[in-house]
Amino acid sequence: MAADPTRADKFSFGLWTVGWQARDPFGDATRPPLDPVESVHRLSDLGAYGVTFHDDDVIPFGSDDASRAEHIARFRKALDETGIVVPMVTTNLFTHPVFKDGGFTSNDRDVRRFALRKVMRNMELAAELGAETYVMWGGREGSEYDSAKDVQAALDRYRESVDFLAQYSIDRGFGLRFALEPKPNEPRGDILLPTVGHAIAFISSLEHADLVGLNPEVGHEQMAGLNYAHGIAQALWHGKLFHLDLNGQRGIKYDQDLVFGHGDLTNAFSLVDLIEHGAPGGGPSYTGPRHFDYKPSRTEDFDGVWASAAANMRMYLLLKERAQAFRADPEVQEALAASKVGELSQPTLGTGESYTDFLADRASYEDFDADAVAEKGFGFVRLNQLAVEHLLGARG
Ligand code: ASC
Ligand code: MN
Ligand code: MN
Ligand code: MN
Repeated sequence: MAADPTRADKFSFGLWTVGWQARDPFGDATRPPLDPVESVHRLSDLGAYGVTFHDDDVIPFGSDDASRAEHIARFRKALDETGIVVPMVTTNLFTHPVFKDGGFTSNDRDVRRFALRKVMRNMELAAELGAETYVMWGGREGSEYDSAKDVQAALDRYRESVDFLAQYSIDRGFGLRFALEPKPNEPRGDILLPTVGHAIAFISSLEHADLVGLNPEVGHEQMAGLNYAHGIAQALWHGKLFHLDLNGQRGIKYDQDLVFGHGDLTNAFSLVDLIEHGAPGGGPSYTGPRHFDYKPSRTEDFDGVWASAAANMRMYLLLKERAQAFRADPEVQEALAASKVGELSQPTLGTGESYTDFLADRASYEDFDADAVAEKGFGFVRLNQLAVEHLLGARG
């Protein structure tokens, strides 16, 4: 059975996850507020190595300088007492009503300037706490009504903001890298940069594109009907997987933020396999935090909150163990070879092969027997059955 989590596993949690009071559009909170200091201690006891936060998770919105300093001091003390680190920090540009039309892309210029100041203030704290990644989830950057938002102007403002903040980090020596977090909708009807692909295209237009990558969340891609493991693979391929948000989602519906693995379990298996073992052909891999951005369901009391936090880590470790068994199984290796999974890493053209050489190769066209090749199956179903059997613990 999978071992208990240790710091070496690099599990981290947003303070807003366990701290969620479970307010939803139809009902009041079902849990009282949680002191971030308690969360740090409890998560540490459970085996996490890091916590992450929005500015407002640690310092209530509107705190004056003196109380801000007190909140930070209490939080720092908890970090010192536990050895918990802060790998990532982010800004809340969505809860206060002032952000009802967004932060960086609000139609109201004064709101946009306030949003930038709020981020700059928190970036400084992030750097002081040793964070490496600064996440930007633009949950309110979007619209309900097409006539009410000039999308191209909004993208200009988004770019202006990210470029400005990247320059600020460079000039102040914060050493931060920025990670944009796509989401297709909710809380807005449509959110800008809705998927991994949209965000990658946006990043290529930035002045400091090298400092900006992605923080893809499992459920957010799945809300768009997309394959999260594929999205992660493409983000890695672009060198843009700066961070990730693990959780669970069951199909195209509201953002469920379930425990990791409590949604599409087979995709979670493929994801853990990719993160832990890398691509079969040896593409870029991910070494950053295994960060959970989930919400303990509204039905749970505090015992349920801590049980659900532990469940995220346990699901990851169980899937890691299952993926290791999958990789080690000789029958799987044989099935992978039969399915030619490794052959895809072989370049289609020979080294230095010119158009002339290629056109002269009769085997690739004139003598190629398409009908004969088409007769043979790839055996992908057998391979997937082996994967699912390993996932179920039915083999080795
Ligand atoms: C984040 C992030 C999200 C949102 C959401 C807030 O920072 O990654 O997905 O905020 O968790 O509830
Ligand atoms: Mn989510
Ligand atoms: Mn998230
Ligand atoms: Mn979320």
